[in-house]
Amino acid sequence: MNIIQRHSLNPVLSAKDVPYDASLVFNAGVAKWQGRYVMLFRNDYGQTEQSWREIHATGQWPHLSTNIGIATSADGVHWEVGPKPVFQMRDEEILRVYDPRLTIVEGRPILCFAMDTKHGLRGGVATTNDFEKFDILSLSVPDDRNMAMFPERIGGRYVRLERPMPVYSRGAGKEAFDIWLSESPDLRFWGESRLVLGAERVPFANSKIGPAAPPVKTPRGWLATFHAVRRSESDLYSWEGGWRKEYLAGLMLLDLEDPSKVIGMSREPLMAPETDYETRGFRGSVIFPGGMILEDDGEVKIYYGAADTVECLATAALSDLFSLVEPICRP
Ligand code: BMA
Repeated sequence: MNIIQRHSLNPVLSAKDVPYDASLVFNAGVAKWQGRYVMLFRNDYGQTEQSWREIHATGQWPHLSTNIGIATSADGVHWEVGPKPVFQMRDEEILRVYDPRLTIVEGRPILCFAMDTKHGLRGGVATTNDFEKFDILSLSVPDDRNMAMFPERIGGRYVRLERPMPVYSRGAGKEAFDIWLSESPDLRFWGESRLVLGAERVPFANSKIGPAAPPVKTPRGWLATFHAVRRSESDLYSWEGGWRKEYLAGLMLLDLEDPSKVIGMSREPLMAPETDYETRGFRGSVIFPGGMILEDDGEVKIYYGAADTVECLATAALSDLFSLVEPICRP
């Protein structure tokens, strides 16, 4: 049985839909807000498959830049892209912000994002009232990213999943990075950090894992996607060459009251790259979920970046997803 259905209109958003300079449109955050679906998407511009061939031939790097655009939709499938990017940061220290995840927390849009700086990778939290102006509430120390906010306070605190990158103490050249959680009284100060899922517990990963879409509340627990990397022995299709990381989507269930407790996890990948739009692109074989919406009728929409090139949609029935998440440590 196919639990996951890839949408027939995939990719649901790509560079050709964007009315300004755009090359790779992917890794979006999606939420429902004020009666519409809102998508914040990553746009890497200034590169093409051809320009990467030139890099290989000449060794000259093009000018690579990233901004974040907005698209809205009445049905979550057909998208209208705003006339200009809505979020970009770049200065002496900051190289770019990317990989937005959007959560409506008690009615307030909260954006989590990654930030490349000259002194490391930081995870950021911002808020907005209008999707035009974003106020940065917190930025982590390096190296931490893939933050995904829960949609409500738990035990009176805001909660986020995150993925630090302990290269000395844990990575040992393998990138064995794990999913963590932190709490905050105000979205600014983060603490009570604890491990949620170690990469070694994911049977289909042999490298790092990280949080994907912001978790969704269900009667049985918080349903959360994650990404998991399986390193391949040989090169995978990519524009840049030498790409060997396959990104799969995983699914877990977290305890409603203490979401650092994993109460279920699918032993098989929820999704593995298989279609052309997932296997061929800037970095082939990448599935990177960033948005998940539970509809009133029990349909779950999962939005994911495919091959670091386009944005796609897959759907599943909540009851089928429950059947995948076999209990692994229920008391
Ligand atoms: C990760 C991040 C993501 C990207 C993925 C696959 O490290 O950079 O933005 O989608 O790699 O390239």
